[in-house]
Amino acid sequence: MKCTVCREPAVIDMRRHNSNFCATHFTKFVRDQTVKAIDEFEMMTPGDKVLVAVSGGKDSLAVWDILLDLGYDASGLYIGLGIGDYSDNSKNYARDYANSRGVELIEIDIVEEYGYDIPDGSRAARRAPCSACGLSKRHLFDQAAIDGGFDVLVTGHNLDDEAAVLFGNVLHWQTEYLGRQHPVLPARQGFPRKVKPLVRLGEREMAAYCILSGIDYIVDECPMAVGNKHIGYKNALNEIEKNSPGAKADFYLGFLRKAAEKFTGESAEAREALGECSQCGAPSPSEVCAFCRLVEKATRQPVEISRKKVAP
Ligand code: Q46
Ligand code: ZN
Ligand code: ZN
Repeated sequence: MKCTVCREPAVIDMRRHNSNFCATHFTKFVRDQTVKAIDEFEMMTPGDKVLVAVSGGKDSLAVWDILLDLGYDASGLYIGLGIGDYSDNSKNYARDYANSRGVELIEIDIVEEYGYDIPDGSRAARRAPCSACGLSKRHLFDQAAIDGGFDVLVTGHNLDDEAAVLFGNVLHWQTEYLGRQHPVLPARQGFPRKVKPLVRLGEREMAAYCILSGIDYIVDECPMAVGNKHIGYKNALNEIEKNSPGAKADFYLGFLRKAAEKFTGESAEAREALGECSQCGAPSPSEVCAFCRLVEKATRQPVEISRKKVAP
């Protein structure tokens, strides 16, 4: 197998692009695809102050690495979710990467700062762990970006993630969510601009990028993800992709080109109804925002007591 560009031995085949690449040209391909997404969707410009939401996994470390290499002024934000060893390990990967590049990593620990962790807090609040976790992360990312004066918040969502979310939203015709499923959400009062520069790249490509670039990342999946619907959707799409290379990209990027705008009205209507949370000032459709309500429910029991009940 030879590199399509330079004819040297290739290290990866890209069936969807009918190409094979050596390490140098694969890294260039990943960078070019990221730049293409940034330009096509007008995500950001080189003068922007960028905050990257970093989990310690391959996607978020890779997007941070690519943006730094492209010359962006990009800090990282890590949120400690209190998910046992998984959180401890993932934090170390985020810190190690930040140290290796000599860049700023902002850390927020929800146990120390808000008095709950995701396993116990979600139980106390009677929410699924990923729902409590997603809500907490979204709120804290937004707040950190606004408080820190960042122009844009970057997440490492890749093509596989976005195609799986789209698949779930279409299966259940969640039209309001379809209206928001764009790789750029513009800034508005209380919300930073949010962008997903990896939407043209899949999971396998991001893992390969990290390995070839010498980036150590947490390989283990979050233990709370077991059995979650999102993983089922990803597996279903991977089955389709096996027989039709490019199907995933057509599905998601085709949606953005041909259908997404048909749903934007619904989410705009929902957004107009937002006021301000009386406790934290975040945009909220109700008097107290969902995050403040979650914290209140999640901390009803002292954290120390509830933690002892967590299964290992
Ligand atoms: S970290 Fe949180 Fe994910 Fe773990 S609890 Fe679910 S949402 S799976 S990206
Ligand atoms: Zn090459
Ligand atoms: Zn609030």
